[in-house]
Amino acid sequence: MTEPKRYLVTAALPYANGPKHIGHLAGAYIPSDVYVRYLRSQGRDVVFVCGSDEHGTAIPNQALKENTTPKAIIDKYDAQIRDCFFKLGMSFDIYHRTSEPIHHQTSQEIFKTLYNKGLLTEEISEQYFDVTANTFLADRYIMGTCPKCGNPNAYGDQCEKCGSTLSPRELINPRSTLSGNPPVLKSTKHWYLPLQNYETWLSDWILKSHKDDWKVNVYGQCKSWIDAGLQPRAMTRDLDWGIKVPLPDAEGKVLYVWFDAPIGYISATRALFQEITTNKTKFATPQKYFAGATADDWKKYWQDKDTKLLHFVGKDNIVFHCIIFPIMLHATGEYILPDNVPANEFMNLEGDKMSTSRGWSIEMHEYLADFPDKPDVLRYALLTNLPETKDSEFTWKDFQAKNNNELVAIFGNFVNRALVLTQKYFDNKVPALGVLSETDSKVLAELKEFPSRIGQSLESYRFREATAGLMDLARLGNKYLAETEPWKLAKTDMARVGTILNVALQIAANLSIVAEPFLPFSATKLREMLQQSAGKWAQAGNSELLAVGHSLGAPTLLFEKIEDEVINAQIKKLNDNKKAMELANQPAEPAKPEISFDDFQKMDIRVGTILQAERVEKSKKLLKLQVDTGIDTRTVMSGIAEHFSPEEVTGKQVTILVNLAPRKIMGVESQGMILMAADKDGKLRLLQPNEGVSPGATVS
Ligand code: B3M
Ligand code: ZN
Repeated sequence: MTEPKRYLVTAALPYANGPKHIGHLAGAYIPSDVYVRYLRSQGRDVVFVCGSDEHGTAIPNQALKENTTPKAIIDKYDAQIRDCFFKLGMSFDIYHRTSEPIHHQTSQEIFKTLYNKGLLTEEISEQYFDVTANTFLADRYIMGTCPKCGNPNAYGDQCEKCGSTLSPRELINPRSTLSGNPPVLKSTKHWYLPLQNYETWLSDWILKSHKDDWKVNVYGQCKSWIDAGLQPRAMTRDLDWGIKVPLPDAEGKVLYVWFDAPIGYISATRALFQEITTNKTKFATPQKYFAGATADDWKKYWQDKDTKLLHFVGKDNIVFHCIIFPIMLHATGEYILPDNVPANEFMNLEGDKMSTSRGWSIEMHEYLADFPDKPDVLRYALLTNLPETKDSEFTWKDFQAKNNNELVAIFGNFVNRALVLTQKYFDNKVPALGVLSETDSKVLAELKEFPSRIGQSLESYRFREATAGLMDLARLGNKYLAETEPWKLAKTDMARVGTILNVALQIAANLSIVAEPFLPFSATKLREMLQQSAGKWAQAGNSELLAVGHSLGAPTLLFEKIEDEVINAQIKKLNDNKKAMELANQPAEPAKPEISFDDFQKMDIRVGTILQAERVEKSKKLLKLQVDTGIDTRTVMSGIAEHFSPEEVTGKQVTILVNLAPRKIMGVESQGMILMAADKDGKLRLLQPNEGVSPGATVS
């Protein structure tokens, strides 16, 4: 195959509706970053784009949960995700946002192009509507029981339990996430992309042309979609959050999130070239090939046949990137198609599916808070365990083993020995290479093979294999030192020690080049220790990277051992999180039977002030309270001793039912009842007016 002129690499745009976890990193982000760093090291022309997906019902739905606005949600999570990606070494040329005007404009342009070409069909259909909230219920505004697996909390577009793609009408017992009520059906007009018209074209493109170069999991999913027959798909929604449908008769309608989100890749590229041409300094290095770029150059990356377009995504995004978006691109007649969509399967966690909502996940920001100096360890642990062909599993023990047994014991140990011995015997300068032994020649010959072998694995999207190749190179060095034992020869044959260390240092210098895509932070650290300038992939394999006499920097440790306590604390945190989420996700207690207004009016509820509180002998639960009710001061026996100390409640305003018949409790007459809010975990909280009121204030 001839080499493409340039590459455009995209990583799925994460929804800015919550933190993202390490499963997302393993699915799309780390592999794409490794790939792009490799291409750059090869000197290829590549643009790498990503950004936040800020539309769709997922955003306002989360705003509802957090009792805030959609805008506040996207700002919060865009900032969080962006920061984590940066700290994990994701080397996007641009991390954009779909809320940016240029994206709205690009999406509307593409919609208009399709509309003007007569490629969208207009249909009136019945959609679910929430009468209480007076709004249509698209996608995630509707929940119900999954028809495929029985999960009672499936969304209108997808079941997160079994992964099925759904439409709202398929849900059993649908309910609105806005009001909780069952919806009604109401007619509404929408614009559809008739996917079925592209079936022949699509099967020629995927089933014939990409049978051999697309991954089996990706190809298989596409084939089953095509075999099942494609259906028209609505590209608009009745919603007030999103990109306005650019037509006169489309009041209250926005573009479907899966219409605009992939266009986000195009707008990000446009924005990148706008920025490059207006704010050149920011992009001065390392992308030298951007020199002389113009704002229109984004088109080369999207419209020129010599560009290789690659979409890195997780398994649940395959159909959108292989079927729907390519049909959109093809239908406009202006854009190139992806050359490949090297999607991964899912990564499980400690024996169960990863899920933020169930508390069973490792969020990027939490990992970074606990291991701020170890982005590379996570990259490595994920890379060696990517769900490339089938689902894989992350465990904390394996994470520890990968760090301690491979990064520390092989990679770090080798580099450290080579550097420390050179410091000790050769004043920290690269010693001369003498006569080569058979072992030396063999090692150097093997060294030559590594870069192209690792490169081949990367170019065929076999990242696990490539990462294993990197560690094998470190292993080669480590084994070489173990076999030649230069520390034993120091007394007798210093020239030989010099030769061995020269060879070892050349291997270390090679590692700094080859490791860069995988472990960018450690590669930089290693380069600093070797006082070596940034090397390109083409130089790797060379055994004269470091000149004789070249001064090295101070050796420091590349990786540190992770102790059992640290790992056990993480496992405990995970289990605690899950329990907390289980409680939080428990439904509220069902309502009691209806009462009349008269019944309610019989209760006399007041605000009172607790004047005194004391424990009750022989009772764990009771506090004896003196309460100023405004009417009188009275004694109330209250079962709150396990939640509050006497000091904590003294002086507090509370809500009290004052006309409850007095009862003797532990020999004391209790005159009334303090009202409490009982949370799902059983914890009690006082019910207080939001500002102070005089005792005796009525509650109704
Ligand atoms: N935001 C779904 C996801 O985060 C979606 C991807 C868009 S890629 C254009 O899984
Ligand atoms: Zn399901």
